[in-house]
Amino acid sequence: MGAVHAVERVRAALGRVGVNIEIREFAESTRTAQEAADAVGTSVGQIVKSLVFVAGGNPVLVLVSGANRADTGKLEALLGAPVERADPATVREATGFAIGGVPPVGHPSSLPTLVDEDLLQYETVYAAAGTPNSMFAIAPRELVRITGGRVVDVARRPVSG
Ligand code: 5CA
Repeated sequence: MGAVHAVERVRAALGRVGVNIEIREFAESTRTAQEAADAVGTSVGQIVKSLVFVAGGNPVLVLVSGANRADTGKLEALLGAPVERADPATVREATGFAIGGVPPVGHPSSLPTLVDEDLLQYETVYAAAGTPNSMFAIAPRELVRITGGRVVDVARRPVSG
């Protein structure tokens, strides 16, 4: 499956939920959150990482601020099952996209989705659009709406004191 096709699948999925926004394609890599932030010209916190975990055998999508790491213990408490990070083949199977370009929508079937509450502090956040050099901008509330996501505390917090 080519890169153009991947971006077009995301564009179509966004259109189906009434989001007709511009997908930006970059000459440089947006494979990691930091690279994406540099390309877009935003803070890493405003980048949406679309991470796949497997909870009790079922794939779950966790949309995490680029500034944060997902806390597996919190995910287990929220989902009520043992949680592990999906391997690359499972990511591809569950989402239809390869790691580095996984978008929050446009998957073969919709995944249960959790959204890092830290994303909601921003006016605009930026998510991958299917390839490791494409991104789109969206208001975090819209992201929650189009994914049917549940806004939760998923970030691993540094131990204080
Ligand atoms: N395009 C960027 C910014 S949106 C992006 O996709 N970032 S990401 O964080 O959503 O995707 C990279 C993530 O894939 C990493 O944070 C990591 O959680 C996951 N990942 C990278 N390599 C592996 C691997 N070998 N196995 C499982 N997960 C991996």
